[in-house]
Formats: sequence, structure tokens, C-alpha cells
Amino acid sequence: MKILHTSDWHIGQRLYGNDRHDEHRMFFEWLLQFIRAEEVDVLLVCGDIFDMAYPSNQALRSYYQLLREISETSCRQVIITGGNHDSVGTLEAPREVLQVLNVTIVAGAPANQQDEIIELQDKVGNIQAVVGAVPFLRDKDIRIPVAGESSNERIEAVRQGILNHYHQLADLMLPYHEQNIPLIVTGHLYMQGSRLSESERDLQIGNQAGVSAAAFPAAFDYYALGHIHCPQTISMSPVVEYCGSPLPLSFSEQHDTKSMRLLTVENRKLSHQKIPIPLFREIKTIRGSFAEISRQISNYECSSPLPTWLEVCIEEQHTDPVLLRAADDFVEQINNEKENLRIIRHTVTFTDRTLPAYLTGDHQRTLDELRETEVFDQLLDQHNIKDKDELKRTFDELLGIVYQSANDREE
Ligand SMILES: [Mn+2]
Repeated sequence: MKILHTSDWHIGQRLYGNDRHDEHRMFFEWLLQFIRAEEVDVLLVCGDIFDMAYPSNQALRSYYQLLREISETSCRQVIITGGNHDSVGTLEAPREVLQVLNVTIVAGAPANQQDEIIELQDKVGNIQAVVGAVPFLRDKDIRIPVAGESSNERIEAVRQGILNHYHQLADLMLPYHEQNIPLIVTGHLYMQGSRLSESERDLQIGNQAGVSAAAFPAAFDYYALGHIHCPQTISMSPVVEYCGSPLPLSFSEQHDTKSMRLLTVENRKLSHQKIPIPLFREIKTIRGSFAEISRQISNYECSSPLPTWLEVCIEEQHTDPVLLRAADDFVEQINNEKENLRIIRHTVTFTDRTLPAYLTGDHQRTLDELRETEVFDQLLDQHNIKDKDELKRTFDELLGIVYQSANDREE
């Protein structure tokens, strides 16, 4: 039996306002081809199916189209778990209809944990493996808030709540484990020691409630994780894998080789391998003086099927306000002339820094591009606040409550 582990599709994502529909469509075409060629039996998608809680009609349409196309392949079962970007309500709304296509949705923690357990059967009905389908666990799923608790107590309660959820599930799945049936468990969480890019939205209280892999139950043979966009192996025992997002979701991910994992179950033994995903559109940062950048762009050869999206960081030594205007004109001209690339973001910085910050690259990141915590950090710096740690923790806590109530409203 072959099982694909993938996550963080972020359908509907826009990069600095640019639509990624073409890339998603190319990824889906490639995925369908892979499923057919390898005769994959089961597909796991471990959270962040959509980029936003309320996806556009185009995003919804491309998701449903894919699910229908998968149902026409060898793939007999699709299991989709919710991520922190997904609204539980949005994912669950079509659940009954999708059951007809053998698509199982676990968008939020179910009232009965037994509902997270999904048997994977071969064509003749023998159980080959069992999946514990754990979605992103929201605060209300894992702990009861206690009045007056400190932020450290809260972090510990979240950490313990996550672990309890997994240990209880392992207990429920024990009968399968005793028959040596491989157990796969999913998750959308931050494991201690993971390498982040810049596009993961913080989970509960930043990442302070990250749990170490060693504390998770050893009964599971494979942890199929989502949330972190850079593919990585967290632990070999138990096997803990982040397959990563199929598309680079920010310029910080431009050097990643995106991937998914192909799991094979044979004679009750589970093995897994990394499958690289082709790059459909290169995204790339180029830096240097105006002259160097012009040279690089004029010689630029695009290596991906779709035109490259560039982030251009112009760095000049001497402050020259005229250059700011020239940079805008340059970008417009390149975007009109070049077919194999498009500049979607540009900044100008001067190393002698005599211009006010609002005119230089320091201020080129707009509010949209900054995380809430970065805005708060900058504010603390502006006001020369010395003892920042406690304030930052309190801010993270408030942010968690805001996200929590936003999630509750959606449901
Ligand atoms: Mn994600």
C-alpha cells in the first residue's frame, strides 16, 4: 500500500498581491500524474489546505476539481486535516458530500476522539495501516483556561494538552499496535527544533509551546506533520517528518527543494521516502547596486516553466533621493519589457543612511508584510523599552486570544 504525505497547500495564497492559481494548478496536475504513475492508494493532507479561512470561489473550485480528479485515479482514500489557516466550518461544510468520494475531513478536534481513527484497507478489505487524523489543536480543544494563570503556566498547559491528546489517541489505537499494524498519526503543530521560514503564522503563544519529539508516544510509526513550510526530518525515533509546502510561500523559502513523502506499507512494515516536487515558478531575491541589478536582469535566464517572480533589493552607498524614483521607473520598464520575469517587490537601501527611515529600505516593508509580533517588537524598540521579554509574552498571549476568538466566530 502506498500513502502520500503532503501539507500546507495554501490554495488561494497571493504573494505581494500576485495570484498563484497557475502554480497550484500545475502542482495538482503533477500530483495527479504522480498518483497514477505510482498507483498511490491514500493521500494525506496535513493542514493549511487553504491560505485563508474564507477562500475565494476560484480557490474552492480548484480544490473540489482536484478531489474529483483524484477520485478517478488509483487513490481510494483521501484524508484531510485542518491547519491553523483553515476554518473548521469551511472545511467541514462539504463533509457529507465528500464522503461519497471517500474523502474524510477532520477539520477540528472531534468531540469523540475515536472519530480521529481511520483504517486504511487494501483492495480486498484487509487493514494495512491505521491513521490517527489529528488536526491543528485549538486552545479550547486541549485545555481549560484558569483565571489568573501566568503566561508560563499557560504555555505548560498548552504543551501538556497537546501531549495528552496524542497519548490518549495512542491508547485508543493500542489494539492495532498489538497486531503490529503500522500506525500513522498526523499533526499541524510546531515541534521543538524545527526550522521556520517567514510564512508560517504563529500558533498558540508564538512557538513557546513547542514540544520535543521525544515526549510524543512511541507507539506511532510515523508522524505526518504540517505547518512548517521547509521540508525537514525532526526525529528518526519516532519518525517525525515535515513534508513542507509544495510551493515556496515566501522569498525566505526560495532555496528549499519542496517535497512530499511517499510511505510504503509492506508485510506490516512501513518505510518512507522523500519525493521532490518540481518548481513551477522560481521566486528569487537579487541584491546589489543599481548597475549590478540591471546587469543581472538583462542576462537573466528563467529556469522554471512560469516566469520568475523577483524581489529586487537595490543597495547603494550614497544617499540619493532621485534614485528612489528611478527605481520605480526601472521596475515598471522591466515589467513591461521582460517576458521571463516580473519584479513583484523592490526596496532601495543606502548604506550611509542619511535619509529618514521612511524614505529608505527600512520602511519598505508595509504593515501587510509584517507579522503582528514584528510590529510590536519595532514599537518596543522605538520607545526604548529595556525589559521586553515579559511584555512580548503578554502580547503573544493576547494575540493567541484574538486568533482564538476569530476561530470561534468562524465555527
Ligand atoms: Mn502553513
